[in-house]
Amino acid sequence: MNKCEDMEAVEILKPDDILSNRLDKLTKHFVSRFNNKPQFFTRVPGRVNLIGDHVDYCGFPVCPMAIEQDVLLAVGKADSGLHLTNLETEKYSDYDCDSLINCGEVLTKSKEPHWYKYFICGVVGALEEITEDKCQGINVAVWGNIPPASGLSSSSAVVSSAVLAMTHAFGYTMSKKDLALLSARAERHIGTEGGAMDQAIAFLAKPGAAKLIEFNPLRTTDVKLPVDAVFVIANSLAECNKAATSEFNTRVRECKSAAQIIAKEKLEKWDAVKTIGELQKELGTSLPETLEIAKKVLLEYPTLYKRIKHVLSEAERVLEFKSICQSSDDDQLTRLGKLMNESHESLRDLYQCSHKSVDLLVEMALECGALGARITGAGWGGCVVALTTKDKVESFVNDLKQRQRTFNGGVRANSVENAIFITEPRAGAAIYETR
Ligand code: ADP
Ligand code: NG1
Ligand code: MG
Repeated sequence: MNKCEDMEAVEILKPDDILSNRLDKLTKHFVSRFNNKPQFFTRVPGRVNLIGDHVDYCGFPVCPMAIEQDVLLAVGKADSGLHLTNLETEKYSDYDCDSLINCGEVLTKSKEPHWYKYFICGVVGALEEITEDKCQGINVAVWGNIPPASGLSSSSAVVSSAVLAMTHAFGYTMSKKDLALLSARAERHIGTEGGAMDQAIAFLAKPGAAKLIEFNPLRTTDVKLPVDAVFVIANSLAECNKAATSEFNTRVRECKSAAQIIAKEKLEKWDAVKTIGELQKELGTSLPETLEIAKKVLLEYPTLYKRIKHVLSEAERVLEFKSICQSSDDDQLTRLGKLMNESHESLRDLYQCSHKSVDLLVEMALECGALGARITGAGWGGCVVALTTKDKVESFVNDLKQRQRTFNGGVRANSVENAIFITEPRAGAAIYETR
């Protein structure tokens, strides 16, 4: 377990050449908007969840890894207020608020999840830690290349960046673990009642290994992926903003209801039980035993039974995924692929959070020879993660691109070109010095 590493502060680094090119472009944008130079940069990655979706907010472990795509910020102190600009000016318009302390008011004024509200969630979160008199103003230029609203956690990269920028700008050093927990709480201000997977991997990722992330308390363990395994992300190009629809929170509440109905039937102290994880702990049962109990108690609640069946079976798959990675069996990759397929079927049929374009992409990935493929992230659109091997990956990617071009006839050719890419475990968040 990486207890010590999780308590470290975010590293302050010098950018390498590739990053320097992007930071120069962002600096130019910052200077053109604010007429002075940024004082530091932050980089927060997106993530791909290899297995374990819709279980973090139920208290069960997940297995994601950070990806190459990220959100970069150029940050400078201002005399007062919050001043935001985004490099993609046509998509994300500038935002100004005179008072940093009061900018959170916009979160309750309307329900619409405008892009700058994700940043403001992070500001409000950071203000839980920063004393008011230390807090003047901040200028920020944002540039992200994580496909938005596609299950690769672009939202948490924005929120977590804001928390990191605020704390660093005002001289607060927090552990990666505390930054992750603070960012997870902060993101709930957007309206989604998620878990802490996205923010945890954003801060705690290390290159070279995926992570098993456990909650309450938050802790991470490296999951070394088999040397021959290659994970490919394929974007269905169907976007779904989770804060703009009610589906995500409906699922969170269904899980809570399922846990409470069972607790009421089986436990004396039932009203303390808020999650399926807490229910299992109080019952003192294994995952399959908990499912057996759920089957009997939830006879009159078929939808709630489907949801809890997904959660408990997905929680088992996460643990099995980790133990297969730790084994050296010959059929390691076949078994990992099978778990990924089962996960997709469960999310599609029991949790009902897939999308027809995503299901088609999973089918196409399997036809192109993937050992397994599943929807990743919250769903209702977004990306698929597929497992293949080093010797097959080139032809797999070419074949899948060809099929996507044929079936997604309506989408622009360049979107399809960028929609399928190889991924490997990358580093977590960092702060970069200006030169
Ligand atoms: P995801 O699955 O990517 O986390 P969400 O639905 O949770 O998707 O959040 C997507 C929202 O995050 C976008 O609609 C946008 O408001 C915000 N966002 C993502 N990327 C950027 C970016 N580069 N710049 C500004 N806002 C962004
Ligand atoms: P995405 O799809 O990245 O917004 C959401 C939640 C996660 C987790 C997954 C499903 C937030 C910030 N993110 O991720 O906590 O529940 O769905 O596994 O709520
Ligand atoms: Mg999100």
